[in-house]
Amino acid sequence: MSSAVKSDPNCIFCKIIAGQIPSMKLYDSDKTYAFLDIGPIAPRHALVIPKYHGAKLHDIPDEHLAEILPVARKIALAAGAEDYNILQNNGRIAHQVVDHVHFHFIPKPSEKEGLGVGWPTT
Ligand code: IU
Repeated sequence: MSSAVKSDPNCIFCKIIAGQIPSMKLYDSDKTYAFLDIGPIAPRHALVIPKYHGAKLHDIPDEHLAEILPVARKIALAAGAEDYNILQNNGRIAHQVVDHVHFHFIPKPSEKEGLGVGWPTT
């Protein structure tokens, strides 16, 4: 049985999904939304999120996660990124700030672009 999308009226990412807060949309389907990060640590830093609200990965039903990596791959191809990180934080100690599951797509600058801003753990 498929589970319906769950939304939290107090969640900032649910408000972005609902269009109540503007975002630079990259992808939108019945289960998945992607947009440019408002505080990018590299050019084209994007977030891919399930529309189903849940704070941590284990809160999200499998079917609401199924599109996440395919969408991240589409975004990587569209961005022309050769080198990039896909990462997802769970909990404060793991540096999660927004309590709605999100996957970061963080392209690494090419040699031509220079070192730019890097991800702190790499
Ligand atoms: P984190 O994994 O929870 O640490 O990352 C949260 C990300 O959400 C961070 O990169 C923010 O810049 C980003 N973000 C956003 O894109 N739009 C918002 O309105 C808010 C946070 I609040």
